[in-house]
Amino acid sequence: MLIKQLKAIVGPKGWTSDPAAMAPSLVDWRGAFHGAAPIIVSPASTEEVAAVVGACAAAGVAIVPQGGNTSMCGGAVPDESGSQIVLRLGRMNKIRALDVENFSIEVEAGCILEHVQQAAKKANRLFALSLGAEGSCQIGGNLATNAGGINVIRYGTARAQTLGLEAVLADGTVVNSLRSLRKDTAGYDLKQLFIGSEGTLGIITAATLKLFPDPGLRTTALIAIESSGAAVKLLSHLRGSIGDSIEAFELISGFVFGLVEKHLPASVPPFASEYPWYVLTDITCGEGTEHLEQVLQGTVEAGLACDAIIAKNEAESAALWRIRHSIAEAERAAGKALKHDISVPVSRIEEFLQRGDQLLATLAPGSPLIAFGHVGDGNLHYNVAMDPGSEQGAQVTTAIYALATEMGGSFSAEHGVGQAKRDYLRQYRSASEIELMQTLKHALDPLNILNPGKVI
Ligand code: FAD
Ligand code: 2HG
Ligand code: ZN
Repeated sequence: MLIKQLKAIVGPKGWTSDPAAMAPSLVDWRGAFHGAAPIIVSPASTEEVAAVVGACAAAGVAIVPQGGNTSMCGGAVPDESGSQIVLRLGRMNKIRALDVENFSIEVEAGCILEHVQQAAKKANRLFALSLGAEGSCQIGGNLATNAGGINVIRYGTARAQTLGLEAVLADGTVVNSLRSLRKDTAGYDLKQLFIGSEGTLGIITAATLKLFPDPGLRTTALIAIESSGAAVKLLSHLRGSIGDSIEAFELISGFVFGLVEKHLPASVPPFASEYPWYVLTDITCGEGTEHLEQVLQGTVEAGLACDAIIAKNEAESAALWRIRHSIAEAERAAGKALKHDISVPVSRIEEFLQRGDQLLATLAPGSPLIAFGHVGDGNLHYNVAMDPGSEQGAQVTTAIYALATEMGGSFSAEHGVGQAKRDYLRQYRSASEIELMQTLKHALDPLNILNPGKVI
């Protein structure tokens, strides 16, 4: 009965129950979580999403919203019961409006991140959110996970770049807060409820996003350094000398470089020698590449860096960024890994890595560490080449999360909680925080039909 109703709501182009067509939506990007569903629906409008959710609510059937399915924690995959409906947002991919003077863009949730960046660029504006999955992840998924990426140091997370939101509640009601204002103190800021809620409080159907002036000439540099601590000192030094023009500041271990090199042989690191750590940075320095060369030369002379390469043109810059954006893929090709998306205060990055090394030496001697991340935001991907399903793997994860927490950090910096980290949320958030989260969940989704089994 429900299935028939859903098919009628979305029409023949808006559903599939063909096993081959459903398969990519029933497993996560890393291949760690598998699920089943009786049907996948792909509504083409907010009204259709509302009708689908209303019908599911009446039948008491759960819904799993899905964007590009690039979640790193199994957030967009249904459970194995075969009873949950997957709702793909991909057909809702219109850019509704771009206001050049207001520096804002209104987009549907299924827009691919890269398409939004391109639309902004065409209007001589910048949509700043940028991450390795930008060719396939969607704005709805970015907002639902409060995604970070490489430009947080300069522009903030997805949350900071959202002005307004449209969402469908668990009973099918549409809440339209699609305002494009920088200032608005009229009541609770409702959009914040849905950003970072991973599809558990509502389904995001559209958003108004902040644009920035196109920063113009962007210089990419790859800098070799002796230690992770040097990266933090280098960042502090650069911020002191060239101000707020650092758009990205990414740390990559020498081991991770080697991993990418094996996966993409053409991307060999262009240094004469090998170094333990590298920083990849984008700087928009109005004074030009020559000035930046002098600044970087100064850092080498001051002993803050070992060597540096500056991309001479866009192609060279893209080649350097390809190395960075291929890390997750190279790691996936190499096999199973524990994924630890942690954050600590930037000033404690080196201490975290040193104490992490000690833990690994005791708990998992010989297991390769795959360490990289958004060091300017204190966010490390402290991954370990081990089976997450093993007892030893679970011990390592527990110890690493405990270390990050003890150091004033978080066990989930930018990927969200999904199903992979659900049990840790209870452990690392206080009883009163969990209770408030449960109160919100119960108030907004009393039947527990929105992405059940995720987050909380
Ligand atoms: P999905 O994976 O489809 O969904 C993610 C979660 O959001 C799920 O819980 C889902 O139910 C929910 N959801 C999806 N759409 C909606 C909607 N419209 N309404 C309500 N809920 C919804 N993340 C970072 O933060 N920074 C990075 O640098 C980064 N790099 C990545 C690189 C690669 C190669 C990959 C594979 C992933 C990366 N990620 C990164 C992880 C991932 O969170 C992001 O790619 C992205 O934000 C997820 O978007 P998506 O459309 O694929 O969402
Ligand atoms: C990145 O920064 C992503 O490349 C993925 O957040 C991190 O694979 C990971 O652990
Ligand atoms: Zn990341």
